[in-house]
Amino acid sequence: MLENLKPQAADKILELMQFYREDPRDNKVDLGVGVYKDATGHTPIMRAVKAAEKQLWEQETTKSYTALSGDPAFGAAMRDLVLADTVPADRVAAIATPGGTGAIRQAFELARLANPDTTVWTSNPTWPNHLSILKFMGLPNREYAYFDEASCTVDFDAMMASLADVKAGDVVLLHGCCHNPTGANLTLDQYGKVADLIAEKGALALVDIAYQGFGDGLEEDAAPTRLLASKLPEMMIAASCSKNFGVYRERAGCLMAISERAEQTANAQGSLNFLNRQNYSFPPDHGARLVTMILTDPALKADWMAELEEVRQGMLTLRQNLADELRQRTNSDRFDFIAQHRGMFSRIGATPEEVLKIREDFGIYMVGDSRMNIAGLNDRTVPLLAEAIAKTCA
Ligand code: PLP
Ligand code: TYF
Repeated sequence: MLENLKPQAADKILELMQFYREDPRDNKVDLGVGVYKDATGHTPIMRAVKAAEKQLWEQETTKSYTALSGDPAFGAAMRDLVLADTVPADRVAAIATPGGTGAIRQAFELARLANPDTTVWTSNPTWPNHLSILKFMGLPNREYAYFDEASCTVDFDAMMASLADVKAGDVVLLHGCCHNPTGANLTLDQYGKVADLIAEKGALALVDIAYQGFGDGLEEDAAPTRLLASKLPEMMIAASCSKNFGVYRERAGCLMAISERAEQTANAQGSLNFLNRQNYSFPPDHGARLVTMILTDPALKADWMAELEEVRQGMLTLRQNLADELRQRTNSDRFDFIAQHRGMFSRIGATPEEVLKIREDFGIYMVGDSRMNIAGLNDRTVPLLAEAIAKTCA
């Protein structure tokens, strides 16, 4: 029977990691996969994570099962981190999931349970895994306009025009901050207008927040999600801890479902627990436990916030330096948007041919849609990239 299996298309981002590894040049630069790297190209374990792990090793007395939802303390800590006191805790159901991807998958499952006819709306472009999971699940998907290729900013009028077609019972997937792959984000005011439209249509918002703390700051990056939650009767939030806690391989994420009334929360929680049970029963605990320890211990939390802020500032400096270098080399403001974009990524509007030429001629690897991981740069490679872009993208 297994001979019937067909080859599956590779994930373009993960495929690029392989091409990079196989390139023998020692001056090669990896701006592919979205993993934070310091100036030496290393992805460090955050100080607070290491400290929490040490504490956990000393204090943990059992590895017995937790609960189908994961440890409720994790759900509460994530609710505080993402929502603060925007909505009463008794309206929020939460489960731990294997990473943010697990949360997204479970959000789609929950939407389908609630409305088998739902259509999920995604930004054009969006994180490719959104689309591949929807396709695999057989859930109808429609795209809303988002990115203006010419200016590398959000085309908000076009976005609102396409969302005019949203129907009651549809899901509208929004990136909470630091849009992947473009780096171009809505203003808070624009998020408010999108929330009003979703409310008017009777649709359900799903916020994917995978980079809280990487854009404008922990609170600032949560502001759009909080605004949506304050305006909408119901909402889902898929939060990832992979990047902002640097616990990628531990698979820590959280799905929250906000019900309109507190009486509905037990039912939403029961459905979320049910979905965990159907898919993997108990979710992974280790990463979620570290996150909970950090968020509930003032000293660990302060150290985590300080390190996250260093990471964020480092990426902002790289953005500004790259924009400055490009201004000088192209004698234009064409690439100024790089300093305005937020998060790990910028899509710079190069053609696939130009992306390939930059890879071949300069050994600089970015994703085929011209998305680059800003954290893959350092002071030495910023001028190299600027030179490559200026020479290749006329
Ligand atoms: N959503 C977006 C937009 C992402 O870029 C990522 C990145 O990996 C995720 C969700 C989920 O990440 P993970 O499953 O590694 O937590
Ligand atoms: O967009 C990225 O690069 C990250 C990491 O299948 C990632 O979100 C990429 C592809 C993938 C899983 C994670």
